[in-house]
Parts: sequence; C-alpha cells; structure tokens
Amino acid sequence: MRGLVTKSTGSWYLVLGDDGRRYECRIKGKFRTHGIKSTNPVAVGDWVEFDLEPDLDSGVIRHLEPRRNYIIRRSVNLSKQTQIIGANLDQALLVVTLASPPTSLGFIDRFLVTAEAYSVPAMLVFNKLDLFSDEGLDILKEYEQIYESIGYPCYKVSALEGINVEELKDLLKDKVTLVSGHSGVGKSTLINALIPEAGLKTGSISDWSDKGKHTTTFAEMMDLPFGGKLIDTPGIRELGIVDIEPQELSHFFPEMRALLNKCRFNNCRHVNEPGCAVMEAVENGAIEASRYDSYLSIYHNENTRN
Ligand SMILES: Nc1nc2c(ncn2[C@@H]2O[C@H](COP(=O)(O)OP(=O)(O)OP(=O)(O)O)[C@@H](O)[C@H]2O)c(=O)[nH]1
Ligand SMILES: [Mg+2]
Ligand SMILES: [Zn+2]
Repeated sequence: MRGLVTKSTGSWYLVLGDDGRRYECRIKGKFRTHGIKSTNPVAVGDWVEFDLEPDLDSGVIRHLEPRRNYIIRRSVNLSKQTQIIGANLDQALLVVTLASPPTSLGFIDRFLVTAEAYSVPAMLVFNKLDLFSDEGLDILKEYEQIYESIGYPCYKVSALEGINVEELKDLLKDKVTLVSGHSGVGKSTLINALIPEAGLKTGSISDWSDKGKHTTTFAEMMDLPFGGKLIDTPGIRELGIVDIEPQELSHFFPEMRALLNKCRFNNCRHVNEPGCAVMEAVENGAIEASRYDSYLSIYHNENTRN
C-alpha cells in the first residue's frame, strides 16, 4: 500500500495509508534512501510503500518515493549526523522570538539558507508579541525590515493570546507547511491555536529557561481544519548546514545572488577580493551587515569542514 508518513520517532513511523487508515510501520533490512545518509532514513512528509503485517494494523516500509524537496540539518555535536526535518514541503515557517528564548539573526539566516538551498519558500513568524516592550517592538521593526526587503514575508503574532493568528490562515490554506524554530518559541502553541483539536503538549511557562527542555520530541503532521497540513517539529538549538559548497553559498542569499555577475572576478568569494560587488553593497548599506556576517560565519565554519 502507498501512504504518507505523518509521524516519525526514528524507530517507528505513523503512515496514513491510501485507504485513509493509519498504520504503525517499521523499516526492515537494507533500505534505499536516494544517497542521503541521515539518522532518519524516512521523514514526515515522505511518501512510502509498505507491506501490511499479518495483524493488518501495522506494516513494514519497503520503498521510499523520491522527494520533491526537504529540509535537512547537521547536528552540531560530535556525531555530525544529518537529520531530515521534513520532506515534500510547500513552505517552511520559522517561529522566531526575540526573548524567552532569544533567536539570533545568525540562526534565522542559517534556516533561510537551508530553505533556499532545498527550494522551500520560507517565512518568519515572530511570536510572543504580547511580551514585547517598546524597545523590543523597535528591534522587531528592524528585523522585519531586514527580511521583508530581501523578500521573506514576516508576520507577528501571539500564539498564546491569539493575536494575528487569523491572518496566518490564508497563507497556510491547502499547503504543507513545516513549522520550525528553537525549543520554547511556541511552535506547538501556534499549531494548537490554528488546529484546536490538535491538543499538542506545550511547555510550561518557565521551561524555556531550561535549555535542555524539549516539549515536542517527534515531528508530526496534522491536518488544518480549513485545508492544508502543518508539521510540528522538535525545537532545534543549532542548525548545521549540509552539502553547500563554499562557491555556491552566496546563491542562497537572494540579495547577494542579485549581484553575483557584478563582482570583478567570476570566482569571487566575497571575502576580501578587490572589486567585490557584494562587499561594496555591504559598505553602502544595500546589504545588511548582519546578513553578510552570517555569510562569513557559514562560509568559514561550515565550508572548511573535512
Ligand atoms: N507569552 C507568550 N507565551 C507563549 C506564546 N506562545 C507560546 N508561549 C509559551 O511558550 C512556552 C513554550 O511553548 P511551546 O509551544 O511548547 O514551544 P515549542 O516551540 O513547541 O517548544 P518545543 O516543543 O520544545 O520545541 C509555553 O509556556 C507557551 O505557553 C505567546 O504568544 N506569548
Ligand atoms: Mg513543541
Ligand atoms: Zn564578490
């Protein structure tokens, strides 16, 4: 039977079969994963074929269909294993908080680069609007300006108080949307606000300060009552970039991509070359310094890997 993977624990998978029933499935033996080595050969959003076990309630996945796209990360710990966060996505929504917990611009940029590299349209949702001080609102405005000007849509909501949540519905309708972000930013709270019957477990008020806390432990796909699907995911602390060559990194910064044929050297790395149009744009403010910092950070940290 063919089916859609709606939950992945790493050891078993929930698969929505073509017959509309859900089956608990496992993977047995050797498994073709189209050349991607990852801790989870099968991810939420994958289409698979599976054989029913004699009990007819569970199954064994025997074939993974090629993915249209996916979001992948490298764990930043020593194992350096990669993990596919979700597959076959129409878009990715990064939930961002400026405080409790803070989300850095570097993290936002890494997420956006990953989404660009795998052709997943991305948007930013700034959450916990109810907690913002005047100063916080100023910073928010600055962030919105940075990302809107590059072409990433930005929204600000309070998932807890339901502020501006209604406005998100049009964007999510009939689409498969991955919801990602640090632990404690309110991903599950936001999904509960959009899908009242989801009943997802959310962190208790003080949990975000406990760095090890992950309330959501497995990725799970849920149906939106007005059409479309959301994938709730466990919070990620850091986002290691996978499989991007140094010379192609600037292609995944849309504002740099627009300038690439203007550099004096066509193999310009935009690091210290004379006549670099990207560095010139940073100098005159057309490219945000924080974005260029993120570029350099990814360039030097990620791409010198062995
Ligand atoms: N004040 C305020 N608190 C919020 C808001 N959204 C979520 N929270 C709180 O933030 C905490 C974490 O929310 P969760 O929804 O569990 O966060 P998460 O992103 O799903 O976290 P993980 O599952 O660990 O990745 C909870 O105490 C929520 O009540 C909001 O808009 N305003
Ligand atoms: Mg959660
Ligand atoms: Zn250059």
